[in-house]
Amino acid sequence: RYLLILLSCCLIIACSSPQKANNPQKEQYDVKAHYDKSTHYITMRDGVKLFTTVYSPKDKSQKYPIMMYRTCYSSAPYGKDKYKGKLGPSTTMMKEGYIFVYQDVRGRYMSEGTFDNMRPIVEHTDSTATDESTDTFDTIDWLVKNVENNNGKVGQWGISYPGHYTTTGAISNHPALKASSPQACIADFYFDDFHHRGAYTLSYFRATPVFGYQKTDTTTKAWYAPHMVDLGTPDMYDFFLKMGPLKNASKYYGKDNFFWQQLVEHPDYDEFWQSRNILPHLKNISANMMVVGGLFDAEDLYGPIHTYKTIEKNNPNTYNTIVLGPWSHGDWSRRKENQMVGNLSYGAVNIYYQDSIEAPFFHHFLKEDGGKNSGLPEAYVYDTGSKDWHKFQQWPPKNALEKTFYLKQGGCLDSEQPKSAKGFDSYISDPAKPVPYSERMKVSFTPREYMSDDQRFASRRPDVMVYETPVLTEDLTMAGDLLAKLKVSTSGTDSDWIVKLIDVYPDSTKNDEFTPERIKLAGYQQMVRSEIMRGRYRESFSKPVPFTPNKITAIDLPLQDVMHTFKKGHKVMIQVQSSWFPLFDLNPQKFVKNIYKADESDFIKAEQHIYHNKNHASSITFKAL
Ligand code: PG9
Repeated sequence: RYLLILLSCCLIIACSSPQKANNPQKEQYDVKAHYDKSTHYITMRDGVKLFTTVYSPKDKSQKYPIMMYRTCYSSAPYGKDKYKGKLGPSTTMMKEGYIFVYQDVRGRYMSEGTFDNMRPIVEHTDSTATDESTDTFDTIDWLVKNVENNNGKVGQWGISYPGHYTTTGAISNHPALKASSPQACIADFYFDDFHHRGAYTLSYFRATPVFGYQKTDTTTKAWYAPHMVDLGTPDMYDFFLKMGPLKNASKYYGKDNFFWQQLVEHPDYDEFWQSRNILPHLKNISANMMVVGGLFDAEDLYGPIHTYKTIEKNNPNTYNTIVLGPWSHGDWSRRKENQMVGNLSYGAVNIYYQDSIEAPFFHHFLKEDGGKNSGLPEAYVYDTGSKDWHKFQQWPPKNALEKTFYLKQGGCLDSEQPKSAKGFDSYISDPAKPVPYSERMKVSFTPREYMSDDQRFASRRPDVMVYETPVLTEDLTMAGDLLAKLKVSTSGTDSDWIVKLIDVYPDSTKNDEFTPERIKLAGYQQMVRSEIMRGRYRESFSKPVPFTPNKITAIDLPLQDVMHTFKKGHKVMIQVQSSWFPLFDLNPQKFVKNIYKADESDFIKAEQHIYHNKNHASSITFKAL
């Protein structure tokens, strides 16, 4: 009798428990039941063989386009199907049916050859000279001629470094390449990833070795793993403060870490970095382009925005579009019901992107007639303030008006030019107590979470200058790039200047709703955009110049594009500071030839001034819709 009661209770519970929401992340799709896998070594024009894995639909009732992904992060780590459960950009495209191809780029993992970071593009007049675009051309040529059941059309996509290989693939101009989607694509390592406007991304400390070792054999093992430095503490701020000058970092890297040596020996934007900038090569592109970027991408935001704008400028007849969403690095590829960046949530935006933007782009150009009318807009941009998508015929929007806010006495920010003859704010920038970049630093491969974080921890510091508008009486939408024009002085002979654009939430309790992360947004100072300028490069990134102590000096600091509505009842805030640690390395504040070789004694305190008077105004200019 008791057993019967127990059984019936179990039955009732089982029937009453709500069906688990159809969670796209957990939805199982058996790749092996639908795709055959084959591996190949494809010979490049100089004889080097690149390891390539091909996943072909078992259903041979139709011909399929090829979707190619070239990577420096192993196309099949540990020999496993790295893409188990998801082949291609999304499960939607996997179920639709494509021939998915993954390739280790030259010099990585199972491929032969020597690896080079952001390998310079060569003159293609020399028939045996190779770069990533010639390797892509040779790979596509082999694929369309040798892979069974392909329809002769090739698409390419990639996120981050694979995004860069997609861009270099687009300039290969192979006639079969019809659709190319560089996503979070690196354009230039001096403005993406390892540097921001001359400052070294110290928070890449653990990632640096990954790109500085030549492998000794073909392997699917994550052969760089042994080189990942273990800080021995979760407290990045403390570790790097104790480490001291950058020259002390060298002891953590082997002498054979060629990339660290290159970083140290090329502190300025010299030929070494200029030759690795892909932007000057974005000409005569025949593939149809969809560039994708995350508006909160801490690694590669410069890349996608400048890739799209450069193609737009140099290729008037190329189909070239851009998608910018509420994403940190690569979020859009993760299928989940609620996309979050830090404490902020954006709902099922990733699923909308995958099913209504990305899959239709590739379907149109690879499975249909592929005419210019794809049904998609020139620019699909998400407003991170009003939390909705917008379609534009150009980016930035044609009807956006340029407006300027001026920094004013008393921490004010408004559209009137300063009238007073005098007026500046001052603070002490102390390398021994730098401004943290976040309240919740995680020791990771790279920093990803801080781009939309609450900045109240910073605005309460005496070495962070804060300027804010009165409460907005109507919505203010910023759409496009921004330019901070500061008039500063320093008692030192070098210094960094960081500008942060912040959306200040009302204090009122009605905004005190809980976010999914159970935090309250009342009074939240959400970072919208931020950027650093290493002052020595204010005139040229190739030729650093010192400051004259206490001389008023102009610092022009472009900030990457935003699409953000500051709602009525909110305020716009600007913060200015001179360290952002350990996101970036510390500026000694004394001009030295090479900061990577500076000594402890070179690091000095400096008194910084920010001027906001009628003869020396500081401001931020933006595009308002
Ligand atoms: N762009 C990203 C990255 C490059 C180099 C070092 C660390 C990160 C990426 O490829 O994920």
